[in-house]
Amino acid sequence: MFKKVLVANRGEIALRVIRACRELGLQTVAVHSTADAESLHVQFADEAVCVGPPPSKESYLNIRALMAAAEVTGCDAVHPGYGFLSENPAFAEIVEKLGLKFIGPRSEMLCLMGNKVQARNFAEKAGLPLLPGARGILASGDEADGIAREIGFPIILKAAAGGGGRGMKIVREGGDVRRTFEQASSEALAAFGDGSMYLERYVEEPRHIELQIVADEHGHVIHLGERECSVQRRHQKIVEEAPSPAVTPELRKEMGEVALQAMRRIRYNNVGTVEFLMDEKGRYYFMEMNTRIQVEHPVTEQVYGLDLVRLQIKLAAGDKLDRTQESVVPRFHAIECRVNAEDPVTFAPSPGNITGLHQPGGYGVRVDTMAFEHYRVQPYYDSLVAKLICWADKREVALQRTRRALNEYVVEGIKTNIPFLRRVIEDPRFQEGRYDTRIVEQILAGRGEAGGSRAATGT
Ligand code: MV4
Repeated sequence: MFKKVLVANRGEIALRVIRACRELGLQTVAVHSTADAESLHVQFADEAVCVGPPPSKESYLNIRALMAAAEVTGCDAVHPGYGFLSENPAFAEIVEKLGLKFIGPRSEMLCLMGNKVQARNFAEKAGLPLLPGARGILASGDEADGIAREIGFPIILKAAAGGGGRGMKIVREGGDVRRTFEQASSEALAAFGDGSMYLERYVEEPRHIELQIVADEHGHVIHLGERECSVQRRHQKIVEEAPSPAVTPELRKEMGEVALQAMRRIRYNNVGTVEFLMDEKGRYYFMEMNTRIQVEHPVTEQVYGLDLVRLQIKLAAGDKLDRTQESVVPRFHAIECRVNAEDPVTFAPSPGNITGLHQPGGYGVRVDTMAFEHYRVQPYYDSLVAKLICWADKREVALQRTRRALNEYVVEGIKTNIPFLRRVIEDPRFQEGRYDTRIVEQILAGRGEAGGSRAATGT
């Protein structure tokens, strides 16, 4: 096992990692920007090193400063959290080369899954279901147009270097595939330094469903079921739940088996997520793979009763997975609400001083947060201030508990999206589990549900 872990992140996930390390008896080193000097992750770690000024590029993304911090404090492992450098193969490689352990998959996994065309090709070979589309990178607008005509409209053009919704363009019947390809490709080149594009059939009303993978370094892999992440706005997830209301035990078993077969084939190690789109008929298609611990990992933890960050660290240290697929059972239903420092109507960021704070608690309630009274939400980073996770033995009770907990929440001094989270939880489509990735738009438009005026105007 490691002795000292560099936590290369900030906010709630840095705290989450530090807590897991503490329970394992590991020393921790926090890194922080000058803006985060008073943060809880700095206070809770055994040591802390300032790695630069507020902008992420100069601090949390500053590989030299991070590695220097690891060196001077004598760390033997690095936990990247999510975001920042967590899926950067160059960072993982440098960590490995300096003889430290990167707590995550091998850098080659980050490389493979970071390129969405390579990931798609791998998925095809490994037997994961794919939407009809291009076999590889599109050589020209002409080629894109030809493939689009073969598979039929609508189609979606995606950047190989994109992911998470970045660098995508939809083309419908009668649209100009050539022109859209040229546009998308030059935008991708500007944004990612790589203009490579691929295309596939576009699914109109998909659900976003992702499967949690846990793998050791000895070839043993299990899955911990799915998370439903369809409640999102502009590719930012807002509410996640597990299990998905759209996944039966039979479907879970099937999706799990195909995903595990693929993970074994590449000898995937550590935790990861296989992302699927599900269409209205319940057919599912591989989209991409995330090679990090995710923001929404707590819903899986509460459903399966496993500490994923603890597992992540132990697996990186070479421990064998001590669970079989048969021994992991979904026992609860969990719902996560992301509490963001933002205007609940315009979604504009709302940084500033939290002058008053009461966080919910009680039976079946967990709050993962870096916030405290008088904490200053910084304008430089993402607006996530807390994750509220509520669970119960039945979905209906988890919903009631989430509603109760949201009503207990008081955050003063900044605006938060809590009023919007209440609207999601009150929405009949959400309550019935009959929703897809359009649900936020539908709620904002105030359409399509009985008693809609209450949900649309409330709070
Ligand atoms: C799609 C899609 C429909 N058809 N691909 C978005 C995140 C990235 N991982 C994949 N994404 C999508 N890929 C095909 N072939 C729909 C999404 C998608 C989405 C697209 C537009 C607006 C919101 C969305 C939310 C989730 C997924």
